[in-house]
Amino acid sequence: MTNQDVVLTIWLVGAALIALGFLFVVVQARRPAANAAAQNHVSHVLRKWVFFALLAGFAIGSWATLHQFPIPSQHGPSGAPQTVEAVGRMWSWQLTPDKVTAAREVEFRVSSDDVNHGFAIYAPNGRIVTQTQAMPGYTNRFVHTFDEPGTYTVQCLEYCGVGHAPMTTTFEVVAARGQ
Ligand SMILES: [Cu+2]
Repeated sequence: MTNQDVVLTIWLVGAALIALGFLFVVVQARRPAANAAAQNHVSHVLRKWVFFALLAGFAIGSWATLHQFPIPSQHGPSGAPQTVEAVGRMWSWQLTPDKVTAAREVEFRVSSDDVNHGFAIYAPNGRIVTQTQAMPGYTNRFVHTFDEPGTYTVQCLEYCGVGHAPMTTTFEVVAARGQ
């Protein structure tokens, strides 16, 4: 399951819960006023439990989906055996080096010489692999392991002027020796 699928599932479940909430309010509003006090008590208790259930659901869902993201600490060495310096500027990318080995961790250090850019890596099949912001005066780091060798494409995902759309470059992921 890709991150996109996880987010879609969370969104669908969340939307369904909100729709159920609306339905609950509509049904409640149609009820006659008889036994209003008793009903109010029931609906008050129900509302309280629905609120805490939603709160617990979102808290557990957030933890379960976010804690495992491969976000390395921005301080100290990551321990990745390969490092790529990626610098964006209007309107090109500079990757040093532009060749890495598959099946071994790569630490990307991403920054910008001018304005904010979006640093996104696309696999040879056109699917987005990972991305981060390229910001002036700051280095964003992330670690990724490429499973498949091939020619990967970098595309800017943050609109940065007339040269934004063709702001791309490529780099090679080569098979590790013995593979
Ligand atoms: Cu751009």
